[in-house]
Amino acid sequence: MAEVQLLVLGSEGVGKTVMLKRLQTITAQENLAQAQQKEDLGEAPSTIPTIGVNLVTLTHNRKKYTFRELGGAMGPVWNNYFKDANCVVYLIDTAKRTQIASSCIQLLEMLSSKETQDMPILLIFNKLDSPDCMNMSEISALIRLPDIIANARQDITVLECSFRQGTGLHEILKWLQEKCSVLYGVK
Ligand SMILES: Nc1nc2c(ncn2[C@@H]2O[C@H](COP(=O)(O)OP(=O)(O)OP(=O)(O)O)[C@@H](O)[C@H]2O)c(=O)[nH]1
Ligand SMILES: [Mg+2]
Repeated sequence: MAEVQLLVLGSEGVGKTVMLKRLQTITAQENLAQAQQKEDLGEAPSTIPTIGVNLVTLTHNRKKYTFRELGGAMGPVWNNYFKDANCVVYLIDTAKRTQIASSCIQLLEMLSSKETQDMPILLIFNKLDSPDCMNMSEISALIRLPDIIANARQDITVLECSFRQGTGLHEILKWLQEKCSVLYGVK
């Protein structure tokens, strides 16, 4: 395998495209040997809803990662893409309280699929800058996050992010390095 294939899933408008644009910016800076921890990312890049699939390739520490974002509207066909993936990045919007339950059901469906059983999973709670967001202890209790993690076979890493502010991006790169880069040569 020449590169790691990641699926990026989550409901419409959760911030998948913004995350990928932010990651492209910081990895491009790294690869140009500019300030590694440069946090001044400026305004969030503008996006339009993703129709179909958005493919983004990044290089981090000389390893190549291909992210396949499926627009939120493709929820019913996500499972068709599991077989070609090595890892899943799953986003939940903490500012859309009414969507959290359905996002949790889709998460559980993804975790129970036969094809994802051996994949590292990155579970991202985004928009924690939003004045309407639910805080992590509320969400954790609502969806029983500790039970989800304890009962899943997958290795799940949880991150709290705001892609508008640019927080959590270095932790994503760390996860790529620690959990995904080891998949080179495995499949
Ligand atoms: N407040 C806040 N808004 C955000 C954050 N991340 C993304 N957004 C906004 O959410 C909206 C949708 O972002 P996208 O990245 O297009 O969402 P998406 O998940 O790609 O959506 P689809 O492609 O339609 O599935 C945009 O207006 C973003 O600026 C965040 O951390 N905080
Ligand atoms: Mg999108």
